[in-house]
Amino acid sequence: MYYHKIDHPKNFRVAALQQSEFNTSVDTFDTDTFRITVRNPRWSENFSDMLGIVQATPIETVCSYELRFEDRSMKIRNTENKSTVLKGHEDLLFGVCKEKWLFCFELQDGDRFYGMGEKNIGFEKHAVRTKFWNTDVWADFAWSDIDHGSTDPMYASFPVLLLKRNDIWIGFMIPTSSVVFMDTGARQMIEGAKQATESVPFFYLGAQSGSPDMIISVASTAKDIVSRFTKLLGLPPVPPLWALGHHQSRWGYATVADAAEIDKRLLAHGIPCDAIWFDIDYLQEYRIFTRSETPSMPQSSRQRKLVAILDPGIKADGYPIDKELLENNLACLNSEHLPYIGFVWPGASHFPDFYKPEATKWWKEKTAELAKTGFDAFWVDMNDPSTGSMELDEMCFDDGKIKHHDLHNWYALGMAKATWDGLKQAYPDKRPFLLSRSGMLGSHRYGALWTGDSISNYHHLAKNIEMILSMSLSTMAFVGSDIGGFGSDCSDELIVDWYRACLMVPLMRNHSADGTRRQEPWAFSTPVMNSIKQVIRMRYALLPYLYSLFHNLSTTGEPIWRPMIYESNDPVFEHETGQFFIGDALLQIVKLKSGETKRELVLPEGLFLSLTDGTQIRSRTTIDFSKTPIPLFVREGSFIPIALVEDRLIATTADIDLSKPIMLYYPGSAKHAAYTYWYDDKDGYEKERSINIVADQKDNDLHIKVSTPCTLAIAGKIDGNIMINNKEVQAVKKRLPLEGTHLSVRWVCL
Ligand code: NBV
Repeated sequence: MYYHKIDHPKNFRVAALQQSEFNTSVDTFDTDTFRITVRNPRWSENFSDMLGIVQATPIETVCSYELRFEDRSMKIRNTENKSTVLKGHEDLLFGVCKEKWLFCFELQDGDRFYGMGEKNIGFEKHAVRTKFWNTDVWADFAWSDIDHGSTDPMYASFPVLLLKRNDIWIGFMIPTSSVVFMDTGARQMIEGAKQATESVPFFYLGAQSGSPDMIISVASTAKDIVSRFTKLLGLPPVPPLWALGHHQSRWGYATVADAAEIDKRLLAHGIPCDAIWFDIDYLQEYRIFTRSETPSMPQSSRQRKLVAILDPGIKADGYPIDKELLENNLACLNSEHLPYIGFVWPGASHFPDFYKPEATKWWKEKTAELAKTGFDAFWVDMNDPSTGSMELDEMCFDDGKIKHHDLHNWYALGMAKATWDGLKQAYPDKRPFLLSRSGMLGSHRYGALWTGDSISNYHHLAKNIEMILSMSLSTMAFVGSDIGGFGSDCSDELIVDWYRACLMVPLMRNHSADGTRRQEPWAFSTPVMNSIKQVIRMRYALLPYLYSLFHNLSTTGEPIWRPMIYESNDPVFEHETGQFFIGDALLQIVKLKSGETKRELVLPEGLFLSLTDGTQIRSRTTIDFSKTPIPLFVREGSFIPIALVEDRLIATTADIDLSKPIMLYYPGSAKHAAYTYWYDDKDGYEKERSINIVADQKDNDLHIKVSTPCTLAIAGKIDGNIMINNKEVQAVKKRLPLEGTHLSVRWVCL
């Protein structure tokens, strides 16, 4: 198998799904969400059933759309006006070729495509051809492609495709661990050909094995589809607050002394940071579940969390861990029933078979033991899985019974789950946090993913933003990139721009490769460090808002970062990634090119307030990055809970009081607004708490009802009185205490 080539639909035999041979069923889930499954002896397994990928159960529900098979094709149409929104290809709706299968649909002019998770092929994805095969990018691509950011596929597989057809959105999701392919009408030609045939009027998607299983959902916004798909796969847990703080990592940090040095520098420079990360250097000769030093840092003497890396490759030299793995028959075997060997950091390595419950239990216990030596969380790497120059085919699962390709994309999720369970065992009262490089549908239930080994250049910064936005549309919302870029040397300009762009990124971690220019904030000049510090302190002030968004994600499936097309169908936003929403209240525009000084901000409907200087804008405005280095805007009718960070030394999130936020309210021209701020004890399993707040504009007066007393900061113009819980209050004018902003507000302490 070539990991980036896909099949042509004409290589498939046309099969009529209605034939009894194909035992096809259509179930409904959430509103207007249909799942087509096909059972036939050709396929022995349904991978979703086998691995629990889809977690929801079908329901009877009233839908506005219906899915009908007609002759050899299929239609989705509006039940009321009978208009057809999706039509299967007339001659080839469904095709089979040995174990492979695909669905093919008619394409229409103006169709736009989104999602596809971690992909390097642009944000809007019409006319692309791609495969979903978890890949260790640096191991499998040429440096020129890596440097330019044109590698596909990458580390993680999220086969979610969102089609925007004028004002209708149609979502497709293939819940499988198998290799998926998609073609959104790419040109039919070989690379480099000067004269290509016309583009084809169809798009198709399918998988290489496993019984056919596809979910289709129709809605009027991308927002609805993303929520429905996330709920189908299971809602994600809320991470502990510390996981949303700023984190400092580097390939090279190895010892407690290294961590203590970083801790000292952070304190000296007043830079908040919640975690310090250890890369492979903390291991004894890269041997998993060993440490090169004892004793470890006592838990009580440190404020910051320590996170350590774990790779799946276990040195195949018979050291005690390797011995246990083999003696208990927990390793992946090849088709000759011998333990499979691939190359990872320790050289020739064995791999735990996470499909076997005994292996998962073993890994969980080892992880828990290691955690108790002083690690709060883990970072799982090389789990694509990466085997260096060794062919993957022979890495089989379940004692050699399951072929590699069927579970390749699942391997990382199996590892993440076992590690997650290890953390739960070690710290039963804490909520686990885990970061994984690879993943697939369902990975969002086990912590965060990062975009892997990026390069310190502007091209990668822009690509990483696109990827994070695409992953957010593909059920994986808890994502981040290595701030500053991983490979190559980061410039002064780039480090600041990367931090600024990632002010509110779900995972904020500065990480870089061994041998590159040091990338800690203090490795740059003082003005550069101060600009970075400003971003980090601003993030800590905005953490109540971000944390509440994670609570919301855990009940609605709504992502944190939201591209402009998430709620708006305005064609002006179809390719837009340089500005995006964080939740639905904050809009950020980011500088993505070296030397870029100005860019036009285009707004959706309504008034927006600049947090920088309090100007209120509608429609379009030019942003001057030299005057507004962090351009952030609040949507009218929004509340933003803010922590008081200004004039205080904040070392970690422990210094933030979530229960007493400053509630910024910007009414704009909104007559009514309501918001629920969710928070909790920052970690653990105590019940979550909330502050409910409602605002109404009556005549000229502003009436606010709030469930718990808190400080209110009202921005914008109010002509009449301010009534809080039916009592008139006197507000004082003051500057909003949020670094980097000069916003005058009416301040009311309740
Ligand atoms: O463990 C070393 C690196 C790590 O720093 C990086 O974040 C991972 O994506 N790791 C990959 C292995 C080697 C990369 C060349």
